[in-house]
Amino acid sequence: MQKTILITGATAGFGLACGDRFAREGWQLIIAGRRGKRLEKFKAAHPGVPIYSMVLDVRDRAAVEQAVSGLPAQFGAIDVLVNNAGLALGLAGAQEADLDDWETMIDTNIKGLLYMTRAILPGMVQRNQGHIINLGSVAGNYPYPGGNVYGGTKAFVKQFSRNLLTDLVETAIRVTNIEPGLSESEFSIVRFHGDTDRAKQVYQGTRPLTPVDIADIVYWVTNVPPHVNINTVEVMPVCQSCGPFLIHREEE
Ligand code: NDP
Ligand code: 8X3
Repeated sequence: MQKTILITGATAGFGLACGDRFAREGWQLIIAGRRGKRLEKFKAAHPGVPIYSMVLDVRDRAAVEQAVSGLPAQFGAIDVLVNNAGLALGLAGAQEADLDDWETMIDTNIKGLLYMTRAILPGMVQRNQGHIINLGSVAGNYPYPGGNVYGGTKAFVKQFSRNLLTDLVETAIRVTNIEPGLSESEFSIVRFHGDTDRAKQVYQGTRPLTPVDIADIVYWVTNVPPHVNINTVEVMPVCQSCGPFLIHREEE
């Protein structure tokens, strides 16, 4: 029987690449995102693949519940949920950052991920089968200037993923947190509110991770033997590493 994967944020970047990969591997897909035209384009580009699309804003709790409870029977038994929808907004210091940006990140990266998880998990538990894959970030592990709330949301994703594993220890359900570093997608364009020049500079002179790299990892973690759980995958491009602690020194 064909396996079913639900991918949030399937209209761009990692989610789109995951959709491509799992379609090629013979899975049936549920793809979600706010940009319906892109979902339709994806469907048109994958003739013969069973795809159910949901125009969905993960921040809308009622819409998430409705979308999941209204899934057609063919797509009802979800084997893998990829909680990928997410974003960073801004890179300003906490003293001047936009509070609306902070709320949007919290509503999407934390609350949206929770709404999706809470809607889908009971079915997985009932079937005693499933895998939840969350998109965390290195930003949840290491601080950087301006990473304030974005990093905070991804630290939440890390700890929530671990806590899910403890709640589900008596089940066969798996939970994985994937924590990428520098990766080129629409991420920085979104972060800088559509400033493509500034977004380009983020990747200038680097060889960043690509959405295909992340899709390969997502596919790999779903395909290890059923008794194996990949808890966390932290992944950076070779050109990236961690920095030293910052120390502010007073002038003598
Ligand atoms: P992109 O901007 O390329 O894609 C983000 C996706 O999230 C889009 O499909 C977008 O769809 C969707 N999305 C955003 N907000 C919502 C919402 N409210 N409801 C539904 N869907 C939403 O970014 P990436 O592919 O790079 O990022 C994917 C995930 O990976 C994010 O969680 C991000 O934080 C994380 N990540 C990214 C890294 C990077 O450097 N690129 C590194 C580490 C982690 P639409 O606009 O159509 O709704
Ligand atoms: C995305 C990676 O370093 O821009 O989560 O926060 S970073």
